[in-house]
Amino acid sequence: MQINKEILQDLNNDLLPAHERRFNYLAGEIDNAEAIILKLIAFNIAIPSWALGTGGTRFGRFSGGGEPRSLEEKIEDVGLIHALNRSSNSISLHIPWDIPDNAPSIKAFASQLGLHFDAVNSNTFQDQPHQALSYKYGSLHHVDKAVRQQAVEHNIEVIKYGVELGSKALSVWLADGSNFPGQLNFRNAFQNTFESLQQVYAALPDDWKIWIEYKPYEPNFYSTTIGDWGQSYLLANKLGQRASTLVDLGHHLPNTNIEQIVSLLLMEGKLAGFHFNDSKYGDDDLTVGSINPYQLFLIFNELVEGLDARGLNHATGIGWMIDASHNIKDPVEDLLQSVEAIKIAYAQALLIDQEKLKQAQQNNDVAHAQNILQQAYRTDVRPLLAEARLQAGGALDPVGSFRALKVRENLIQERGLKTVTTGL
Ligand code: PSV
Ligand code: MN
Ligand code: MN
Repeated sequence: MQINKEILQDLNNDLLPAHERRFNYLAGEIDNAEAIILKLIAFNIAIPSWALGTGGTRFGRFSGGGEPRSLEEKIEDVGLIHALNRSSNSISLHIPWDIPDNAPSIKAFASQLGLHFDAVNSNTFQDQPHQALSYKYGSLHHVDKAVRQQAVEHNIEVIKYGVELGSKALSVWLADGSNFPGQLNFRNAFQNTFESLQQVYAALPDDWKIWIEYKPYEPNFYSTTIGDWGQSYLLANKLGQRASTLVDLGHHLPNTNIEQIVSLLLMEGKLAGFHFNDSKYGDDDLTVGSINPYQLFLIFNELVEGLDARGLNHATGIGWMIDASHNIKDPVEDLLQSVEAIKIAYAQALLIDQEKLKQAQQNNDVAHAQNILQQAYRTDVRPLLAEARLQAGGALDPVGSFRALKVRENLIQERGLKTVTTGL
């Protein structure tokens, strides 16, 4: 299904008077409304192909119905999200969950919906049906060179698919680790990983990047070979300029100061980008901003200070992507909420008076520094986001419009109630 633009406009018209009241008030309170709106319009966040179906845990999965049954239908869903929020113009594929066998037609279909392909993700954390060797004891770090080679070749194959689709980055997350002390020699595992990644790096086209994700635990519970940003950064540094560290917000031990990690990676030119989500306990993959929106804001403060405030283009050069999973919500509604939360944090960070903050820091005026941050954080910037969506041709209220247009009901009619999507 596609969203009918006229009907969307009718829905917007009903909401317009209230929106204008709120927007005019806010625009009068701040002095950079127009500049923020332009930045918000330019800022897009990629949707992962694996997040369009209902997720699950090892205890069960409760499908909501009408979920995409093929790559084309996943692209169609991202098209729906983008039509509503005008902020999700790309999709990130996970291979082999999604195999773009006919890449030119997949690419053409996506571009009809205004979409392109973000980073491609490899998968050496599961065995696939016709695979010769098992990843039970890891992939790029494996003690057996033949397994490492198989994993290297898979990554190279993923790059080839990505090239056909117009992607520009390979995103690698390894489950490699150990479950019990003594199982693994840490240095050998790390060295094997490095050598395997060197082969993958050598296969990257000149205009490509490799993003290395880290995660402290799960599925392994004693050690993970790329367990934290230090290990990822070490590998990225050794590999070369086109390798950098990807920050998945859920991949930290509780209370880690993620914004500080972001600030230093950015300073070193090694911040690949983000997998946005939120968490209370571990890699919960909850809706962005649903648990700790202040942390998200503080991350965006670092990004704005490190990029926007230095005249760099915030919207390009860094990977902005959601990596969430929805066990009980409609995936499309959840993704709309996540994108909104990311852009709220960005808009709030753009309100920070960076000059005053620097002065306060220089004078060790701690209370004033905190006030400057919180003044921005406590501003309700939602009218700015709504205005940006309106100017870009989207919905004033994306989730409300999704419901009013009965999108899910239509998808269930088209695809059926019992649908299964590939992914976790
Ligand atoms: C691992 O937990 C991870 O965050 C990686 O990014 C994977 O590619 C993704 O989840 C798959 O769901
Ligand atoms: Mn991730
Ligand atoms: Mn994860």
